[in-house]
Amino acid sequence: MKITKAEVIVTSPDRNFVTLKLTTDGGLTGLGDATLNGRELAVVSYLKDHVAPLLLGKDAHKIEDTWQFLYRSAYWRRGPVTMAAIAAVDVALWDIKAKAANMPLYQLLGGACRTGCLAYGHASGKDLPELFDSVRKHLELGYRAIRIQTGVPGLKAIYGVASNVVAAGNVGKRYDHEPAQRAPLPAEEDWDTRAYLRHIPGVFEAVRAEFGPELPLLHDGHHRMTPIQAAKLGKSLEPYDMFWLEDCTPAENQEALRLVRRHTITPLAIGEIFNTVWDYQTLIREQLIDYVRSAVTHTGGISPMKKIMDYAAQYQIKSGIHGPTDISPVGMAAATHLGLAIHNFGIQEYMQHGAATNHVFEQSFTFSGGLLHPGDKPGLGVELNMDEAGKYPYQTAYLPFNRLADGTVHDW
Ligand code: CS2
Ligand code: MG
Repeated sequence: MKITKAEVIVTSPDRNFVTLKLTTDGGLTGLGDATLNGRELAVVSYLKDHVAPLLLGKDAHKIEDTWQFLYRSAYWRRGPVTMAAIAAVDVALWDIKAKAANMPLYQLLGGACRTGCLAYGHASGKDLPELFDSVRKHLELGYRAIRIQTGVPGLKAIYGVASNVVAAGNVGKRYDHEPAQRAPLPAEEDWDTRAYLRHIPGVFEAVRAEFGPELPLLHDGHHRMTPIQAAKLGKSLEPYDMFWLEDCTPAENQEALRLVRRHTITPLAIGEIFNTVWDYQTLIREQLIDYVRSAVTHTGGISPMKKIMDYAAQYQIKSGIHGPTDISPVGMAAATHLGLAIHNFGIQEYMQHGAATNHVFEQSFTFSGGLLHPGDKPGLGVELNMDEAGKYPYQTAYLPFNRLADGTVHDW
């Protein structure tokens, strides 16, 4: 079965998405998500200029060999652009192989280990009343686990709070929580870690008082704290029995998590900005985290993601795959097939795409009773409506960045 066509489709129904579509001589097609929020065009070029020409004529059944060829023949290793491009090829080939086998992809990965994948949604509010309304809305939508993000007194607009978008007057076509803003330049936001650390414990005390002790609650620190600040927050959240504290401190220095681990038993999730197993080596081997956050889309695809999760399983570490709106429905489907098939599944982030996106990407996965299921169509179960996709050309969009009160650039 030979690859005869490799198309890179950029479409922007509600935000920019990059999708690789492979076609074989027998007419089977496969899709792979290559979306890298704010750097989409870099991956488009990597795919168009340096990957697609190398794929033509290759045996579509040779997933591992193709992966190793793309990873090693590039000479330059790792990085989000390279690994998003390789991921798109890997996932598209798995899509094709599962279609050729007339099976949903999770069956090829070993079959289902559970009835569905527990999903979590994003509740947020600039203040407690707005946050509580958002939690109630997500409970009504059927979520059984919820991420909590709020405004911080004294800060104008911070990550993950829907009302920021309205407040910033950028209502537009984007989603409440879509952090990338359609504009020629990145938007500047403000940050104050001490104000944040003073504020957050009270938020979770109030949420527990309002919604009880059982609801799994998650929170995203979004890389903004030093290790000792992360330790302080983890410890202060212990009374509220968190499901996890995410990205509590930048983890390029994996050893930094040793300090955090010494001070708190709050479960830790890290890795949405990682792109290979090497980024996790110490974190997993020393059990410095509890959940692996990578997205299939950013980590080289299903093949390496399963290897990472098999490595993590040796240390009782589970998956918590990244699933914001900047992971396309193709990437979400790949994550859900993998999540259904691995034993050490933890939880799946699921922010839900908008109507325009769901018209471009025709999906078969379902969300019911708080659980995601990829469906039983052969392959990934996602098809790209090329006519719909053509209606939404790329629009420049960037993730915001932070500056502290004194003007210092800070992790966003
Ligand atoms: C966030 C993301 O979903 C999350 O956990 O960290 O919304 C992240 O900000 C975006 O994916 C960045 O593109
Ligand atoms: Mg995050």
